[in-house]
Amino acid sequence: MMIFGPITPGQVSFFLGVFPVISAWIYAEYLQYKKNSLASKARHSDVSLVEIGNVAVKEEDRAVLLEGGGLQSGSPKARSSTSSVSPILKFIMMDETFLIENRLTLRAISEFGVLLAYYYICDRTDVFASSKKSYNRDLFLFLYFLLIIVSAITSFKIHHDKSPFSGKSILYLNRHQTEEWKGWMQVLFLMYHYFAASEIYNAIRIFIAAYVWMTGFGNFSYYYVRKDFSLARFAQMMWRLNFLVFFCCVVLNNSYMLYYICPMHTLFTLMVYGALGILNKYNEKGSVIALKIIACFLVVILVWEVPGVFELLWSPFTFFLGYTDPAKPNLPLLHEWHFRSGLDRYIWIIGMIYAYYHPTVERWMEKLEETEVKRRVSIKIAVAIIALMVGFLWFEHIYKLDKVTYNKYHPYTSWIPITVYICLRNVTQSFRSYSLTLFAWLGKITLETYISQIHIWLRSGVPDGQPKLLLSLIPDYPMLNFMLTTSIYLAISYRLFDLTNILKSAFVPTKDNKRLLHNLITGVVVSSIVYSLSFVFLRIPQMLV
Ligand SMILES: *[C@@H]1O[C@H](CO)[C@@H](O)[C@H](O)[C@H]1NC(C)=O
Ligand SMILES: CC(=O)N[C@H]1CO[C@H](CO)[C@@H](O)[C@@H]1O
Repeated sequence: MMIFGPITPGQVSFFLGVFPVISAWIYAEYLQYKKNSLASKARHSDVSLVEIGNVAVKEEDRAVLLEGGGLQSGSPKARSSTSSVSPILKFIMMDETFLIENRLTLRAISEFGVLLAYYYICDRTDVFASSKKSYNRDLFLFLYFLLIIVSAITSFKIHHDKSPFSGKSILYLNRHQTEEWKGWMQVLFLMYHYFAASEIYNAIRIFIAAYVWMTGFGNFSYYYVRKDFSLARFAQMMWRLNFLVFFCCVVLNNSYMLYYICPMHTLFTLMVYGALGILNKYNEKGSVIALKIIACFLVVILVWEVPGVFELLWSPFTFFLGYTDPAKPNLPLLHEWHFRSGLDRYIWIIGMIYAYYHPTVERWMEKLEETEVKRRVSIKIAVAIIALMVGFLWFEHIYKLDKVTYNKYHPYTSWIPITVYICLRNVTQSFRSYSLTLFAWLGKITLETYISQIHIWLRSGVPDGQPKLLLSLIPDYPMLNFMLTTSIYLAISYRLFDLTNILKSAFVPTKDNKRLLHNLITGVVVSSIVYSLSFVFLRIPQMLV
């Protein structure tokens, strides 16, 4: 096996952290097995009792998970239990009841470690081959439409949810719809990378803008309605957005900016959180919200439109926002961050505005739905025609521009196609209630599919490299290979989505700030120790030579 590039301290620390956890997990499984077999022997292998016992064990497992039975581990945080001995000590001393109690968390960490090792093997070693990308418009569209047809046949669903504002009719822009929307876009986005379909570059820009729009929309609605600005909620949000990407950076020795979607969403989520969180007592007043939104625009104009301010503001953060593409080593470190964050600088504010007017529009729609048929139909047709016209004009005059010119206009025009889509998607009552659950399912795991694609579907080969190649498990059979890598890739992405949530509930308690802080500190301490140890380990081969 050949490894591309030297081993880094980060990688050694990850190994040092995960290895003991995997051993502890195997030991915990063994303890559990012993306990079960003892229990069943005691019952003289009474079948029905054994079954009851097993069910009880499962319930126990679940309870441990729910109540957040976290612990130790290499880098993640530990939980402070009610007893005087800290969990990290119990872990080191291999306390048997502790191991059994936290078996499922140990299992989740082990699985996570193994999946990341798979990332490494696929991307940075020559165990599997790689192949070149090739684009064929016919094949590209064939695959996309095939997926639409399949999901229409197998997963078409009509929802009967009630609106939270009025209890009537179906929500416009309900959760199914936004998730399905993400799915539509994500599939094209991923296929764009897989087949290097550079001719749809501008469309991809729109999709990313739409995700950022949803960040503004979803987070505004959430914080405006729930008013939950707690530390725990904040930590959970950060965990969800950055847990996987953090470990990918460590294990694959990449910059955070390689996965630019993550810093970008983190930034805009923080902006929405800040906008609503500051002086949140006054959020009920329309004028305060208006002022806040104007303030958001002013901040964005100041930072992104006034020359020099961007560099001044972000240069202290270059250590984690800087990025150099090995293929283009001459660009400034902050160039990528400027470019990516600049493209969608306004659209999250638009999302906030739409979220603010959401209840009003919803009421207005309900009223419209109650008016007589002729009026209703003519209004709907008018709306549809206007939307189509605007969409067409945008397509002719903006979308068709070449990539570089288009990017200049993008920040100011991306709201047009987004608005057109929202109007059309919701033009009739029944249309709004349909969704394709297959796409909604894909929409749920967008973050994981986004991160995983670079390593286990495509291939970057070197630290910080853009994924220019394809992973090839079945050389010389491109379509079969596509099928196999895609299945593995989607399955792993889905598992990572689950694991992120399982570990989140284990390490980020909902209502216990003291424990949260304790976990954070333990996490930092453990990672520093492991990180220092890794330097010692890296020296050993040199000393032997
Ligand atoms: C806030 O935005 C982030 C980033 O897009 C998203 O993952 C998260 O689900 C949003 N939160 C809510 C409550 O919609
Ligand atoms: C813009 C638009 O056409 N919206 C429609 C969304 O669906 C409702 C149904 O309740 C219609 O009344 C609206 O006209």
